[in-house]
Amino acid sequence: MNTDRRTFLGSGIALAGIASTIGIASAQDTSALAGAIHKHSLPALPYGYAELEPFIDAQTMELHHSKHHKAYVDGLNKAEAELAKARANGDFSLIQHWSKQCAFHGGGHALHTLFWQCMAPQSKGGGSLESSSSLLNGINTSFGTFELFKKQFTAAAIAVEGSGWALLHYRKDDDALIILQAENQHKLSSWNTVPILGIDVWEHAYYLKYQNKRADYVNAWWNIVNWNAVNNFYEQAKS
Ligand code: MN3
Repeated sequence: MNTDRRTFLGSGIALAGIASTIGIASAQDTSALAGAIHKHSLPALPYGYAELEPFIDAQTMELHHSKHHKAYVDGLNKAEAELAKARANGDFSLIQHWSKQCAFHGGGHALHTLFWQCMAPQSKGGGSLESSSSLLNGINTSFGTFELFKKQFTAAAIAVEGSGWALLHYRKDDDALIILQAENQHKLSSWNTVPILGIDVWEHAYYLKYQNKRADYVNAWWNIVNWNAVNNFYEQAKS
């Protein structure tokens, strides 16, 4: 089978997928569509819902993962399907709405996927940062000391206005680590940088256990940061 044939078959399968997603039945209609859609799915957690106790309670973890994160996955799939439908129909009257939905739900899906991986039970290494890690070296270079990094990151997390995130990003331009706040799932982003660590400070992430005491949640969260994973993200981003 030559490459052209494979490409043709591949896009045919993708178009059939779009057609079923957005409810277009006939083969003739699918020929009007442009572009394949990736169906996003909720990733499994690398630990049980109760394993981050006592720092994050099991009920919060279950709701956060199975309901909140799931809603972002569904929202992103829906928005991308609607944009495919708009391309097929040539009707872009709701382009602003669906573009915003893509940014919001896409941001939510990406950041939650990162968030789960950035945590681990203490029995599996949570809270321990190797003194020889390249990440610690990078943190010291960009922030002076680990303690100064931790103070800035904690302050950023506590001070996020409304719902959002504090994030550690790697910026390739100057080989630096920077701390950002994100409002909602996507606002205040910095371009051409890679997030390698993030804490969710939406109330759904902590309210059952910590109520309005966001600072207590942020301070407790340091005990379960999976520094091994963050170090891996850092090294991947640098390479
Ligand atoms: Mn959340």
